[in-house]
Amino acid sequence: MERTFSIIKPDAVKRNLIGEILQRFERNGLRVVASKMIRLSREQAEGFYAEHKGRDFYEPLIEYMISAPVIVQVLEGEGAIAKNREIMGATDPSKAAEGTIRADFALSVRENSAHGSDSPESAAREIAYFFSTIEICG
Ligand code: DAT
Ligand code: MG
Repeated sequence: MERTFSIIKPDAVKRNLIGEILQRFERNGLRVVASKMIRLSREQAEGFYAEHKGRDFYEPLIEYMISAPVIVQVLEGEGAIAKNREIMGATDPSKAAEGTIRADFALSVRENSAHGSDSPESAAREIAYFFSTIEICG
């Protein structure tokens, strides 16, 4: 079983879409094994997205990520990393496949409703960034 890290982002939490989005994961065989609602600090958001520092979209991305609470969670399942990315769809909702979270809910490239780790290395880093081992109920 593989684990991945997921965020239900501020635009989705603000619009009461937590349940709708969770249903997509559960329906597709991913299990929530850790979850909490938090308001990211600027430092937390900057550290999380450090790989994008210097890009033109970085500052507005940070402002957006701290603008409202988020749900951070660990999802478990067979091929969870790729499956989560598939359920979410492409970063740009106008390019996301029909029926994906981003195609159905995202407001823009920035306000795109969900995050999912893109590799085993980032999944491990991102899970450890927000959760201690005892918070994960495997
Ligand atoms: P993803 O979230 O699909 O892994 P990413 O890692 O390339 O995408 O970028 C992280 C987030 O940064 C993305 O979800 C939204 C924002 N972002 C990326 N490219 C952007 C752009 N060209 N304009 C605005 N926001 C962007
Ligand atoms: Mg990414």
